[in-house]
Amino acid sequence: TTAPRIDQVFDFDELLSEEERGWQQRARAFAQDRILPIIEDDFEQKHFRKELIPELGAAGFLGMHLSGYGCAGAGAVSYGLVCLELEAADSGWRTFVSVQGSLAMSAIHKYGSEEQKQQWLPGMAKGELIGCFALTEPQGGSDPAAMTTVARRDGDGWVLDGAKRWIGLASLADVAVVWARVDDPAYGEGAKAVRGFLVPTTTPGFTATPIDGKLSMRASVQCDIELDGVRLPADAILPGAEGLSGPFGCLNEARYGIVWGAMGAARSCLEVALDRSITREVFGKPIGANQLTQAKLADMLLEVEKGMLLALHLGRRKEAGRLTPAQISVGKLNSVREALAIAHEARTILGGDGITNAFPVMRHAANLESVRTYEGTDEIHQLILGRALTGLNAF
Ligand code: TGC
Repeated sequence: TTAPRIDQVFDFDELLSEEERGWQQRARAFAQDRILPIIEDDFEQKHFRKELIPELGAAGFLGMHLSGYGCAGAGAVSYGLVCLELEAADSGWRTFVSVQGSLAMSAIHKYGSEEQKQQWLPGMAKGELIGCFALTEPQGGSDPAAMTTVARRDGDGWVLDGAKRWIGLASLADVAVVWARVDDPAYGEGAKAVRGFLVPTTTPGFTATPIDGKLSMRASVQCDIELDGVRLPADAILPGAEGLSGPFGCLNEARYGIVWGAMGAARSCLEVALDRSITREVFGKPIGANQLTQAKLADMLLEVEKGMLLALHLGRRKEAGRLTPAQISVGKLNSVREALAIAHEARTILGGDGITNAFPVMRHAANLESVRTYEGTDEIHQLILGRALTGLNAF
């Protein structure tokens, strides 16, 4: 393996605690033993291997940054390192852990009642129950304030109507965290606040349909959801979330995981390009002996190491409770942008073979197009940073 050659250049490990290195090694072993042997086939066949989910739970990776309720209570850096190792195998598996842990479990952990937490979190931590997070709607994901899904009072309970799109795992999920506008006099005449609801997916009127034709994230599932007169009891509402800060608080968690995860995909691309540069001969010498190839490898290494240091800095701030949304935007925008550039550059070193599934780079590049768009597009994060810099809102 070429990984040590990359790691040795910078000794990144020295910046980690023993516990953090332990999480990383376990995630790397899981990725190597359980995901890498099957991922090219699964990507080709559009197959999501649901049977691996309890194994992820047993390894402690689901909701691992949360405390209590069977969750591991690990630090933010440990969680980031697990995201990195899973995404080095495939973005789809890091996405699964993000949707389950950073979005669905975080929503329940942050905003749920004690009963809701007891009901869902232990099973979700074990991977016996699957959650999804239904925010984005068919008309677009960038402006959740424009959501049209509504929840209206029905006696003591609620009725939900609307539609959601691009919802990871919805067709496999046991519970959906659905965000909807609530028409309630408490918010003033005509005003509607966004609230979260826990919807068991067996509830009549809830339908999730996998989106077909994806050329990215083919080894994971994203769905359309229809909510057609979905009747829920009064206690289905998340009591602790009111307004868009509720779902945005969960997006912060998922975006943070991407800061690390995308660097895993980037590292994987650099590793195979480096390997190939030493074993492949052209013009009578390894292509890695050419100055142009070395310049490409050096530039890729630069961005991996810078991205890792940024991820670590953000992780330490998160552990100190001082990570701001704008700082997360710096990391999400940079990591995904640079990982995509690295995937494209790695492909050039692999030559024609680089377009085949003998190498993971086209799969990573295709996956990263999704990662670039979900959890805030490049443009959304540029505008968040533009606003932070100028104080002027350009949305
Ligand atoms: P604004 O309307 O002014 O604010 C609404 C409220 O939200 C608060 N807020 C935040 N709170 C915590 N963290 C953040 N990052 C927050 N950003 C905003 C804000 O303080 C306000 O609170 P309050 O109490 O005053 O009501 O909204 P804004 O102008 O701040 O935001 C605009 C913008 C464009 C940044 C925001 O709409 C945004 O981030 N848009 C992108 C949304 C996005 O990432 N969508 C993709 C979601 S991915 C997905 O749904 C799929 S999940 C993965 C899967 O299932 O596979």
